[in-house]
Amino acid sequence: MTFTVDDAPWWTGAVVYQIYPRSFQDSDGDGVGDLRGVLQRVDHLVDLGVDAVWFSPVYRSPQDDNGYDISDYQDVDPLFGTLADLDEVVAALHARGIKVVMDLVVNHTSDEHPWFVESRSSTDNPKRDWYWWRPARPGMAPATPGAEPTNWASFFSGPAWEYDEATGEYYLHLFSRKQPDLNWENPQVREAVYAMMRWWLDRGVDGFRMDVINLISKNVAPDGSLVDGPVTTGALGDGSAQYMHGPRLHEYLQEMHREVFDGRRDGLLLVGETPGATVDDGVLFTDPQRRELDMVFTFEHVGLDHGPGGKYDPAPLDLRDLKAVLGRWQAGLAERGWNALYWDNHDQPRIVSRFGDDGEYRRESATMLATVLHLHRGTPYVYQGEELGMTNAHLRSFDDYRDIEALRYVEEARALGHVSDDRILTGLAAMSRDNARTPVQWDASPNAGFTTGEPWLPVNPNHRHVNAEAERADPSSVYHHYRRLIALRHDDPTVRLGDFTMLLPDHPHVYAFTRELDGDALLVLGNFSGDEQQVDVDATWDGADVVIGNVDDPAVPHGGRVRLAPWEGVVLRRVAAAATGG
Ligand code: TEU
Repeated sequence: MTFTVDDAPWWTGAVVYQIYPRSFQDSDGDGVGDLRGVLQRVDHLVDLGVDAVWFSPVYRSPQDDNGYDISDYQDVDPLFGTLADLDEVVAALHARGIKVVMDLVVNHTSDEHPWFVESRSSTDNPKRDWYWWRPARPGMAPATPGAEPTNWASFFSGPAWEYDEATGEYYLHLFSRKQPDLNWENPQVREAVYAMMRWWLDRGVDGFRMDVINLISKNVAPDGSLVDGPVTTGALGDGSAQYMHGPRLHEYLQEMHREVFDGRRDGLLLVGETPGATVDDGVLFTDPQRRELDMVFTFEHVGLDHGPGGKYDPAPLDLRDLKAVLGRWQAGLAERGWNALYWDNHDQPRIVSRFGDDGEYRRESATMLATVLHLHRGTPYVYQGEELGMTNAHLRSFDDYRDIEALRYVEEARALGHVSDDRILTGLAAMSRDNARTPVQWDASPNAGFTTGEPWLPVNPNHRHVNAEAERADPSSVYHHYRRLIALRHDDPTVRLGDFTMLLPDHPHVYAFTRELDGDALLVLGNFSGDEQQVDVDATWDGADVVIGNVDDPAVPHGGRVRLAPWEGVVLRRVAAAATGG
């Protein structure tokens, strides 16, 4: 076992809350959330009981990708406020015992960052090699289709290379053309990043969520050449084998650890976003002996409902696949490493609409999903609004969307003409990131208490009944269920550190597992369907104590059998043998 009750780091018993500042709380009526808005809602975070807040980017940015395109790492964008406002937010949260985790976006910068402005100014500029510049593919006229140095597709559709007329070369951008990739092969780049990170730690922040951190090492040959990936769409290919988990990735993370965190390690939280990471990668990243990261966000479970046409071709979830994936991560990191647990974030559609039922059973399915996730072994993350059971926005027209990933996908899909507009809209409504980015619903007033102005993205019309005020007033609400789950993780060592064992892996509708620590045992059951489900469990669970449930009369096993109500989630504690005269 990696950690014991005596030596387990603070974050093994913590719950982290993610704030997407654009959509959290607006304080100046411009329709965009900001830092002074966060100050208005500190009590909400304290009442919820969270231990840390991860802020999506608030740095200076042209907002091409809503802040994940940074033009100044050491300043706050006026849209969100000032550095002084951020200092005040950090001080206010610290005063209430809540840590602050900043978003670290260093795989790429904005193309308006001075580093890139210099780099693109001329081929012999000292910062030219701070980014990935390459000539057109040999034998191809620059700026013609297929002349890109490699056939890699961008995450945001289209080629991952942009031709720069002025200097006659292409630069690499795995995301938008306004997000050029930094060249981490260059030690000056790494030192500049480490200095910026030390600056933020000196300013009092408690850690970093590291954006696509497993993409920073590219598979470049000694002569500087990069190779194509297998062809996918038209002339484009999947270059991920050339830039995911590259040859020097772990070397860089260990160097970062030495240069930035050594000597100030305690009390920090380091979480990596690692699309494409396997369980084995997870162990390499999070094994404490390796001094890299504390935990990583896997993407394996949030790709299970992607159809053959990709993310925007949604397919029904097979619960057995979900259990297989999460079970593998639980088992794989049981001895070494630690899991980050999440359903929602600013890149994923709302889980209650995705894996639950956001209509008749919104409360039941939202609380069941929360119970199942929070009782896994790892650190749970709660995305703003998830604690209120907020749902997808069910947007209807192309004009409703703001997210660059969605807009670029629509452009490409329509150009290719393989999918009808209706199919595209259906895919977007189910999977677009904008579903997660509608303003937080604080009350039933016109703009849900988010802004006195025009919200940058429309408020979900269901805010009239789905909102924090209504949730706080209803003891059986999603909000109060999250408060209870968070308190349970704080108070219960078995929830925090108990061994995980998956049960009923082949059951199509019931998610079941146990957690055990020093003879204390918990059984967790979640019904992922709108029908009653009856399952067999070990007879030692007969008459078990209900620790937490989401229906009036929680299910308790009798005769080795238990009946779960639609979308029921329940946690049971086995009564010690002595008590049962066993
Ligand atoms: O996301 C990286 C990432 O993998 C996502 O783009 C993902 O592929 C997609 O959204 C899932 O559908 C990070 C940030 O979380 C995201 O908001 C940024 O757009 C991206 O990096 C670039 O910084």
